[in-house]
Amino acid sequence: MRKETKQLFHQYGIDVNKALKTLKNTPISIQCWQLDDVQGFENADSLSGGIQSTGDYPGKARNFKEWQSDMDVALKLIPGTKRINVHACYQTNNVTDRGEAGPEQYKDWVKYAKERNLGLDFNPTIFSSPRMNDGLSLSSPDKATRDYWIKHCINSIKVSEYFATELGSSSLCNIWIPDGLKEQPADRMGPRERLKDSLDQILAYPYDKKKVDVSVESKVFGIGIESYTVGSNEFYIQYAQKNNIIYLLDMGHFHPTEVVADKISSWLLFNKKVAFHVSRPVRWDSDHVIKLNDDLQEVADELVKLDALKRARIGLDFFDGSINRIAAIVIGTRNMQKALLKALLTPWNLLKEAQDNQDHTRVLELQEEIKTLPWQEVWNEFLKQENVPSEQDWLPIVKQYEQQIQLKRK
Ligand code: RNT
Ligand code: ZN
Repeated sequence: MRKETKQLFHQYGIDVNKALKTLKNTPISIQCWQLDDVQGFENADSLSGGIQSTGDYPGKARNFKEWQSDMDVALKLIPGTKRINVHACYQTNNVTDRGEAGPEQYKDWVKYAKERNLGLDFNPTIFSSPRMNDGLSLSSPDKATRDYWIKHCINSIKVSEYFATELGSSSLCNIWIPDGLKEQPADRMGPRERLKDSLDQILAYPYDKKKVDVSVESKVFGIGIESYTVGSNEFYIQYAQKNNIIYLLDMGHFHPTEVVADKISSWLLFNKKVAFHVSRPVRWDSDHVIKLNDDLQEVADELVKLDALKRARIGLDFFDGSINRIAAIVIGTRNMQKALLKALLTPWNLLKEAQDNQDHTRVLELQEEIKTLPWQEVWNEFLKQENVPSEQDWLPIVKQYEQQIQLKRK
């Protein structure tokens, strides 16, 4: 990196080396489910439960062995600190009914993570299952259904505890359920009362709070449940706050014109931690690969200006089956990091000062001025320091692997 570049940022009060260090130490949790279109290793039927993966690009990973091979390619092309976000339907050892699966079923994940110095997060898989009752789980009127999924969630917390213990790195256990109704409900309260009661039973399990963070993920609607989502934004905000657990914002789970970044300060003003599924909705919750766009930038900006990177768990949630899936991971994860870097290279003090002085002209001008600063040079420096290929050089590596390995999978 040129000396002048550092000096230029310094004139704005920005320490480039500090920014690089912070970026390096900010973990990004990469979703295991991008590599196989949320299929999992249980030989389940097709994906169901209000989420959908589209595209049939050849070469997706069909088992853990192929998954590891593909992820290893991605990991080598991504700088910084990485975690893997595991879904319960990705059992690796003695695959059993999901309701029974516990730490034993995820031993090879720990082995994989240990060998590569990765942290692991976890999610109960409450979809694509015959145990869903008319699309309902924790809010079902059927007690046996609720009990099954309560047990699965408690077991999932146990898996997170196991991951944290084995890897010495605390683990997020995130609960998302697809429960809802296609048509206008006759009763909105009942399902929410049952969901609350189920969550209460799950949280009654005395997990080690130092090892595990539990989060709840809200949603506005899903395919087939267009009229009513039990676990709405309002439901989970209240629930998470009251029970001192984490609220998880998935960027695809709001009305298309809502600004997800705007929600962060309100939540963090009253709560210690926040979690994300960074995603890109296109007209709906489509889980497109994240681009370096304004929505992403604003989320990164909020976390940096609030000095909240240590209070946030950044996980990615996209699954695109229409392009090379390894490339999807590399593009998305690098974009998350680019957004963070740009945020780290922004003079928030100057901007805040101008706003407080009610100098709105200066705010607007400075917001646009900083867009012309050479952050790309700092990004290239980061790639160099992390010993990963440049922007121009990584895709040919994926293409070569695609030719040699992925396209041979028939
Ligand atoms: C679905 C939620 C959920 C899933 C993953 C696979 O709308 O976003 O987080 O995408 O659990
Ligand atoms: Zn999500």
